[in-house]
Amino acid sequence: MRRFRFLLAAALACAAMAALSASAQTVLRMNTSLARDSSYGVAVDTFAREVETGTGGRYRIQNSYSAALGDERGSIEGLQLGTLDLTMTSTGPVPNFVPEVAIFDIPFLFRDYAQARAVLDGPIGQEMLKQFEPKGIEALAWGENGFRNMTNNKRPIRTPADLEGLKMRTMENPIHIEAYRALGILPTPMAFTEVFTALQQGTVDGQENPLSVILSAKLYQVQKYLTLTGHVYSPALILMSKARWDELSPADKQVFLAAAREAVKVNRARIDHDEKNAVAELRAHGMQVIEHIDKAAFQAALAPTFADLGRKFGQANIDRIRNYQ
Ligand code: EAX
Repeated sequence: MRRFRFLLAAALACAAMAALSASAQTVLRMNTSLARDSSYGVAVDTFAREVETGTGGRYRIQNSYSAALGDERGSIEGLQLGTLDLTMTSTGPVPNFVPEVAIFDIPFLFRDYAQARAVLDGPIGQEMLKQFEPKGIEALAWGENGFRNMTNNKRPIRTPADLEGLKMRTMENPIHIEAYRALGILPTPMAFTEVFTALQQGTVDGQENPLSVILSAKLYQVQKYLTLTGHVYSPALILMSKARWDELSPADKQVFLAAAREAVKVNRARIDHDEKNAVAELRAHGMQVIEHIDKAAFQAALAPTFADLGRKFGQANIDRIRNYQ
């Protein structure tokens, strides 16, 4: 019986392989900025698996991790040029391509994870995904990077005054740069690929990222102080070259969209897990962690920035997100 089962399995495997080689297989290249063992890594792996099974192996996703095929800005450009097929990216450099998206990068916009996810999955977020199409990009789904927290090597951050003159790497994101400057920080925008070395060599004093990223990128090796500022929510996106997307059949498009939704589930679950465990783990790695700050003091320091962003994006649009239930 056991032998029969083995033969049957072998025969089925052969048949599957024959079917695969008879029909052409399209390989799509997907690049992401974080390691395989990260909230993006597990998401793109899930995406690849779901696409492959959902299309019966007609499509295969070849994943690259840790920005092996380029940083986030370069990856988005690659989608437009057709030199890259897919990417999972933070919104860091996205406003340079689709300016409207920057509304989600406003500090202290979202209350908590549940609200951020509800907004992105709801009509406001889904409407925003359509803004990518005219730029040659198909946005398959919102994913997540997480609430960002500040780390540095100079001093523990407890109040906005502690940020004065701190040289901090920021994403290449105009909203972040404007807000951090208002907090007294000296922002140094650069791609994530440069961050570890810049911290190690002291080119910058600090940086800010979600706990999940601080862990997966091992930033604790080059940073002493961590403060849970949670000053801004950082969304992520699963993006595809529109040229590639347009080649898919309507049924395959549905497979890709469903695969992206599955990927986001795994991505968010990993972040939930990291949020629970990271502080203890980072302390064990020697970081000094300040867990509680007076967030209202940081928000007050941003009052002129909020007023400016209210004019830029329309206060009603911001309030619609802020008050979304
Ligand atoms: O996308 O650039 C950043 O700090 C991002 O948070 C990170 O690369 C994950």
